[in-house]
Amino acid sequence: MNYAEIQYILLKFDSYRETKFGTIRISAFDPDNIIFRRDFKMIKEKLDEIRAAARKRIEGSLDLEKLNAARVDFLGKKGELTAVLKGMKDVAAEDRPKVGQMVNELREEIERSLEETKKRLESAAMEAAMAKETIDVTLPAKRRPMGHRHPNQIALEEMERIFIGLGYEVVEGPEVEKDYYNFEALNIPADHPAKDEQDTFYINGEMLLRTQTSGAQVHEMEKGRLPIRMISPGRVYRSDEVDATHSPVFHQVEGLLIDEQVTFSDLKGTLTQFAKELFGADTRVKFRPHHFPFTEPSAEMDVSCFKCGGKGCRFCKGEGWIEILGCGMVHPHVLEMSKIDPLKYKGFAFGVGLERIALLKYEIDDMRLMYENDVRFLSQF
Ligand code: 2NL
Repeated sequence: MNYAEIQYILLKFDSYRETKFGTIRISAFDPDNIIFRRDFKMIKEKLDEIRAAARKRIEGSLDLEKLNAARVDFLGKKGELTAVLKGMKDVAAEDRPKVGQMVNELREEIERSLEETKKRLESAAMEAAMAKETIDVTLPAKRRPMGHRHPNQIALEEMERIFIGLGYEVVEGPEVEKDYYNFEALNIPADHPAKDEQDTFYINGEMLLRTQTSGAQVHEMEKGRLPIRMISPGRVYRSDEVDATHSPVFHQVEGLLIDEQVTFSDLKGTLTQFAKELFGADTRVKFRPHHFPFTEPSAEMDVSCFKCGGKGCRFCKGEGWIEILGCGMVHPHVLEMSKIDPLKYKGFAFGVGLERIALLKYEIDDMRLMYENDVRFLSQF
């Protein structure tokens, strides 16, 4: 009789018993069955023990890290459940499926429990984070640091405001200008020292970078629409070295008024009003004779020092007066060249350095600061 035949005969004597773990086969003639039943009970007890321990660990895991440690301890390669599976070799072959099923059921149960707890912890963490990060939409927004108007721009807008109030228009012209409009039409002949290559940037024989904004006014005169009341602000160029009071690029505001019966009194009245609005109502003005090729007579206007009121201080270098602008009655030949009848029309004109006004008004002692655009400087005005 070989082993298989013995097995076959023995099988006939097997009996089955219903237990709460399912149907257990009692192989009466196999001495291993005794061990099996004992092992079965031990494994069942062990699994119950693991189940209770896992439940306790999982329930007690207050964060995902602890929960993950529990997973490793129960289900990992060196985990408790794996240890039970490894002990399966001691279980009778025909009974292994049942034990295997029990182990798998427990594994699934623990996995479900881990997953549920994980979800619960995650949503609790999310809720806590949301509660912490609550945004109060009624709080004022953080303000971005805003840019700042350049002191030149502030001075320009102030001058524009004053002259617009006096009925003037603001008219701009080209920075690259014909020699004719920059010089010739303003009574500056070819051999005039202002036209020296040392003083002016030439593009070619005919074009140049304007040295004054007068060209814009000549263009306006040529249109023949009279009367004219205009100011022309803009960038101008001179071949100068940079220092505290000079720059090869700076800004000018010129003004022009042409009408019938305009006199030097109109010039004085207008520029006095301008000075009072710009430097304060107490400002006095003084006109000194001067010379410009494009005006006759010509003058320079001083204002009483707005720091000391005219007594003389460091600001006005003890003079009591500060030079502000050049002006005069438009030269008859300048009117003629732009086809305006000098017998019917008269006019006055003036030119102001914008930087000069800004430096004075805001007490800046070096013009170079105006072109560095350091916000710490700019935001002071
Ligand atoms: C200065 C002062 C001045 C003018 C500019 C002017 C314009 C026309 C006709 C006549 Cl279209 N004059 N402008 C007049 C007087 C002075 O500027 O210091 N310039 C170098």
